[in-house]
Amino acid sequence: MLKIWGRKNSINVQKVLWCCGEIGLKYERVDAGMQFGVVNTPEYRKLNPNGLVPTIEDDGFVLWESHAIVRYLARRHSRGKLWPENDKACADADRWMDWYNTTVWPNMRTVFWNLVRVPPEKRDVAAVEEARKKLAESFAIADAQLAGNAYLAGKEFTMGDIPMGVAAYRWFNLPIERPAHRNVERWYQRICERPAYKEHCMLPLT
Ligand SMILES: N[C@@H](CCC(=O)N[C@@H](CS)C(=O)NCC(=O)O)C(=O)O
Repeated sequence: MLKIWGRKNSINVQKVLWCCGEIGLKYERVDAGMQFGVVNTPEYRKLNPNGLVPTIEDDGFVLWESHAIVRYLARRHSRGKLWPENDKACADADRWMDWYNTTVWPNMRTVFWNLVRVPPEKRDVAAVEEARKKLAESFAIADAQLAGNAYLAGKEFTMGDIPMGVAAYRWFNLPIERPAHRNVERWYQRICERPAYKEHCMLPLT
């Protein structure tokens, strides 16, 4: 059976658990990271030399990097759904995943860490404000894409929605100012109706 290492409150683990939920894939999950430790043991470092979560093991095949894992599971188990069959549609979904990593996550990380994990007196308020503004610009880009599409890569939900989906939960639930992005809001409402998203991603931010 597929094995997943990673704590449930990790944004990167949530992508993988949500993906498994969408596919209906059974797995065994081992708590790892932060208070659970595990990630610095020699055994874990052999699997994932970064000492980060998530990591998966599937029939002896070990993989880390949440987006590589989502792509692997989608390609293996969800062709024509999470993994679009059409090459161009698939590249489109892939593009939104890469864009999230290069453009959205660095700013989301600054906002999330400061507001959730750093005590108020130690927060870098200026960095949060700068990152929040850049995040608003990123959500405006997603908003334009979603003006004519129900989902980021077209009419159907795909793997391309997963990274922005987990980011959107933080965007809409952190105590920050948010410009109105009506198309993103409608897309987020649709995402919130998905049972696997509810189960794995709509959790307290810790
Ligand atoms: N690029 C990696 C980043 C992995 C990562 O930074 N994971 C964080 C949790 S979101 C982690 O392991 N932090 C240390 C810990 O939990 O102990 C991925 O997407 O999988």
